[in-house]
Amino acid sequence: MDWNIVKEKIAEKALSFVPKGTTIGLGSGTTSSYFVKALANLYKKAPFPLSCVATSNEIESLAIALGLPVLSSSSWDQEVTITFDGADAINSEGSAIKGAGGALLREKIVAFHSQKVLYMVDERKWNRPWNEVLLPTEVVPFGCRNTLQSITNLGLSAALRYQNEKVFLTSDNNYIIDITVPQNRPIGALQKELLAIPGVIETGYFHHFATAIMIGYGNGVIEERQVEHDSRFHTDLI
Ligand code: A5P
Repeated sequence: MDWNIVKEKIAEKALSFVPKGTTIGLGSGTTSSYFVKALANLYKKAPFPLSCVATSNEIESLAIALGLPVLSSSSWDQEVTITFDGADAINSEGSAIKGAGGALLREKIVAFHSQKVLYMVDERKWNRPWNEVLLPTEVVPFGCRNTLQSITNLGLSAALRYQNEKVFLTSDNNYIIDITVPQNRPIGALQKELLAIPGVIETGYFHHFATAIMIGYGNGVIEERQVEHDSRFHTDLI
């Protein structure tokens, strides 16, 4: 199975949720890149009023290169109607782990300010146990070795992320610490413990962020699920 084809199909299908005349959020990662390409094709064929907020330098460059109208990060003050993004693991409550590509901070800011958030995933990520993926956590470079030590002091296995033998840098010039989520440890409580450490900026756990999920299966089926929330985001973490 070529999962890239599945991701591309989901992205194409997600285009039907793009509203006209509003600001939309562009997630990061491979699935989001397919979405940006599909959106740019649609926009090129028949331009319509649109502005986009990008969640990483990479997706911003791609969107601009393909001719999409992207707001600069400092001028962005519009409410986002809907954000389209991928995820590393997601469940039926609309909670997800994100950030394998390192874009979790901007992704979380944009999703938090979005009326709706659609996550596009292939079936491998659907109901995937949290301990099967790493929990990326963005930290300030200053004192990062001590921050890492404080994280491991919580009884966690964690490592500073490297890329090409250099410390990985996020779009905001921060570092990422990847954490293994222990099997029977509630992730909401874990996030709270992590956020209490000075130097930790944000974690890749997105509690109840999704309002809709599109799941692409290997057999070509794409399932759409709406997620109802009494309260979105962080209010009922534990
Ligand atoms: C970017 O840092 C991530 O949050 C991605 O959105 C997530 O890792 C999903 O990426 P893929 O679409 O590449 O699987």
